[in-house]
Amino acid sequence: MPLEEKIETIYQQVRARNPGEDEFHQAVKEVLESLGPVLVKYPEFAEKRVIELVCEPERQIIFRVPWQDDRNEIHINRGFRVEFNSAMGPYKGGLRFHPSVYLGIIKFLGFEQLFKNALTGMPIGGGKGGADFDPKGRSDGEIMRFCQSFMIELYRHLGEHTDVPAGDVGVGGREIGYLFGQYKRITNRYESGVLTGKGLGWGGSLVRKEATGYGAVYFLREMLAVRKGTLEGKTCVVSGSGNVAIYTIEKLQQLGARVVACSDSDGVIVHEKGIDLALVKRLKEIERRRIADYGSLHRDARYIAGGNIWDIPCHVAMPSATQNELNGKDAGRLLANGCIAVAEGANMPCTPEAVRLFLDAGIAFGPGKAANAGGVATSALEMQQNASRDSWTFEYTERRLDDIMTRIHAATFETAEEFGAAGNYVVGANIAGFLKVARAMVAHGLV
Ligand code: NDP
Ligand code: 2IT
Repeated sequence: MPLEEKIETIYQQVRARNPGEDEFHQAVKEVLESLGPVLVKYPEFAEKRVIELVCEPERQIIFRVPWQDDRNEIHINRGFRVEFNSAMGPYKGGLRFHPSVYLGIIKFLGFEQLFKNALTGMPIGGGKGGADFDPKGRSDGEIMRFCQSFMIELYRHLGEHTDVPAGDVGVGGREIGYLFGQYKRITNRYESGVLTGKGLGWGGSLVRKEATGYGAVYFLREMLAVRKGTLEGKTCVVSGSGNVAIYTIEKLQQLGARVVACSDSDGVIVHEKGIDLALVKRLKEIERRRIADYGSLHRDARYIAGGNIWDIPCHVAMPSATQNELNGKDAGRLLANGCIAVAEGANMPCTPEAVRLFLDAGIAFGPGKAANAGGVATSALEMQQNASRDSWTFEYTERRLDDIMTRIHAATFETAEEFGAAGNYVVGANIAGFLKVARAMVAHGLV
């Protein structure tokens, strides 16, 4: 069978075996489209059916999460953990609490994660989990009870050498605290390395909170350096106002860029003088309010309810909220407005059409797998500190993160060149990540 036909057949099988899971299909398609030249160079991977194997999660866990709210009303949510691939190390990846969560979202995230984790060069496999729970407007007590109910089922699948979750959308330091407390209580073990993103006083790592955003900006800095550019004086737009967005904005500002807009799912803030990050942190990290309130607190900022952040002209766009938040139309507008670089802080935020437009236009495009790998890489640094009962300084940990991102950039850049797609970091990241996982899988035999 000709190669292209073979890959298409594999893709159609994945679709048929995982009906209705659109996001998972999209993530698989994007990777498979890059793998043709790999099968030409390494026919062994086709003979051993490594692509089919890598598309099938090793284990998928779905469980009931019952809990009671503050008025004693009963709620029943659905929890997930997809343990995708352990060829490189224990399953590793975040937990997402958002009402949109279903198996297809967790699978797409787990699939992306396994290649991303391989790219970091750290010994971590790929997994992802979460629940269709909506934390918005919930009290602290409700969040705690939900986390405890979630963990009483999930704990049996976890372990520092087995599966190590962290945060993602809707899961930050507070939730990791409640999850860790419940795990410790059930197992009667102070097993620090079982979760990452922990608080600094009880096994967390400095820089983990900042790592995804900082890392994405380091990746962007490297892409611009190849083109003899810097961030100094560049106008930037960062979607979202959660963990990734906040620390993306922080590092962009530190490197001399001007960030003029951010958002949440209700609307967009435009502040031409530059986003006041201290205010965003207060509203989002402490008071858990909506970004609309930024508009009422800053007279020279503009709030656009239901607005589209990609309408705002910029040199650099960093989608940092959620999947498929930037479509072909948005990409066309960004390009028309003079955008020269896009780095994905979120997982799969650009639709396939948007990615194609960016690549065709020849601008610098950093796919999430590579650009947002700093978060999970620093999770692996946290595991390293836990294993050695050590804690490193901010400066040292940040240097390690910078070094990892610089190496991921170099590896994806060089791999793209080697496989005849110079400048295409999508191809570079997919092939470099796949090769590491595939080689380990072949070495382990048919398991
Ligand atoms: P947070 O929960 O801290 O923030 C998410 C932000 O995105 C919020 O501003 C939220 O707005 C917005 N958002 C989330 N879901 C949607 C949606 N369905 N529609 C519109 N807006 C939405 O999450 P993170 O910052 O941690 O995660 C953001 C992205 O980065 C995700 O794609 C995540 O998978 C990815 N990522 C996260 C890493 C990490 O270490 N945390 C590492 C690598 C990638 P609102 O409050 O209105 O919902
Ligand atoms: O998408 C991601 O890489 C994360 N949410 C972070 C995962 C982790 O284990 O730190």
